[in-house]
Amino acid sequence: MEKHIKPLLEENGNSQLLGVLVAVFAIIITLVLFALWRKRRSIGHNILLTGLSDSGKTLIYARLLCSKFVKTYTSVKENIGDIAINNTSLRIVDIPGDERLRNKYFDKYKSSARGLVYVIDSVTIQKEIRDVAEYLYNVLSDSNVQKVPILILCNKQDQTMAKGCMVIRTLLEKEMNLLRMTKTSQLEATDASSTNVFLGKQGKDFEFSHLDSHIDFAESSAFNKDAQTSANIEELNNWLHKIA
Ligand SMILES: Nc1nc2c(ncn2[C@@H]2O[C@H](COP(=O)(O)OP(=O)(O)O)[C@@H](O)[C@H]2O)c(=O)[nH]1
Ligand SMILES: [Mg+2]
Repeated sequence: MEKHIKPLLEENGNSQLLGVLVAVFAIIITLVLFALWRKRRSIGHNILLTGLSDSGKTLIYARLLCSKFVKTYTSVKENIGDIAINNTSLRIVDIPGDERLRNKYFDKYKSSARGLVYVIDSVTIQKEIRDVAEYLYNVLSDSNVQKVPILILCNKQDQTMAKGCMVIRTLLEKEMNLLRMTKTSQLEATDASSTNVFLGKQGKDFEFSHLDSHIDFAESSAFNKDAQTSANIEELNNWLHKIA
């Protein structure tokens, strides 16, 4: 009798041990998957607001966050706030436009970007086209944003002198084309092994539609002009819904 029961007990013990091991293994797998899922979620939920100083980034940021007018000041630090869109939490990061600071803050957030909004002052665009195009060129050349959806937001549309976004698109394409020529010739003259990316298609004039990232253009006015004409960031909101 004992002869029969002992192996049975042993077998029982073994299968219990096996059960415990399977359970522990399942828990570990779940924890690892959960950690990966959280990491993935946190990687791509930053929306970067960038562009030259005075284009209206901080006012747009304030509108997105609390829809109230706040007096803005020259930003020296990034502003960060969360909004919920389509049940997804998006973190809006308003990057200072100051030349000495913008690269530092851009570098800090670029790898976790879900989307990028490049804000333009549509009133001064013609005068500042060089600077606007140059900074945009640098942003678009960054390997971290090659696959990130981009919105070029032509702000200050409440002003009568503001250029429309299709005009701005054409102005920018022309200027980016010139910039690319200077950059490529500079590159050839200095360092042929440089890893700088060529924006657009070789042998063709620069066009935003040739880039890997999906680029949209939209208009906004972040300013409440008077009681009748209030701020309008609807196109920005629609774009955020699209990418959230
Ligand atoms: N008329 C008008 N003024 C704006 C608009 N957006 C921003 N501004 C003004 O432009 C100036 C710079 O705005 P700010 O948000 O500080 O720009 P930032 O430097 O890009 O953060 C401020 O005086 C704003 O009130 C807009 O849509 N229309
Ligand atoms: Mg600002």
